[in-house]
Amino acid sequence: MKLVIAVVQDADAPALTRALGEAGLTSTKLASTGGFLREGNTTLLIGVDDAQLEQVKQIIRDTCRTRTRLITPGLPMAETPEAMVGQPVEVQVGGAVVFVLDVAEFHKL
Ligand code: 2BA
Repeated sequence: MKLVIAVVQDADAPALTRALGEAGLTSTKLASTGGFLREGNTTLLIGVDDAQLEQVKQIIRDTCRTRTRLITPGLPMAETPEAMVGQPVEVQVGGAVVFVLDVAEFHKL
């Protein structure tokens, strides 16, 4: 069994959870905050049999989009290094950051 941890943009989370549900996959949705942008994102925990892993990754690919964000350091990042202040920075966010962990045990107690 695998645990898939997927960090996705809030805008993509509804479509992703819907698609996972339609595929009969269970997920847990956590509200999270990115350390760089300091903005809300969504982290999904998805426990799956090994055989379902590729299906999960494909659903994530199909539902999560890459977006470009132009940020002005200092707004809203409070702790931006002074050297960066005033220089707009373009960052690409997503589609999804995915971690796959082996699950030692799975219980519903
Ligand atoms: P954030 O940390 O808010 O990062 C948002 C986007 O900013 C990142 O998109 C990346 O393109 C850019 N970025 C991050 N750190 C940077 C830096 N030091 N310099 C320049 N640009 C930087 P993604 O890579 O798609 O990541 C989206 C979100 O996934 C991240 O939000 C974070 O919440 C999570 N994430 C990404 N890598 C992670 C990791 N290794 N461990 C844990 N969470 C991670």
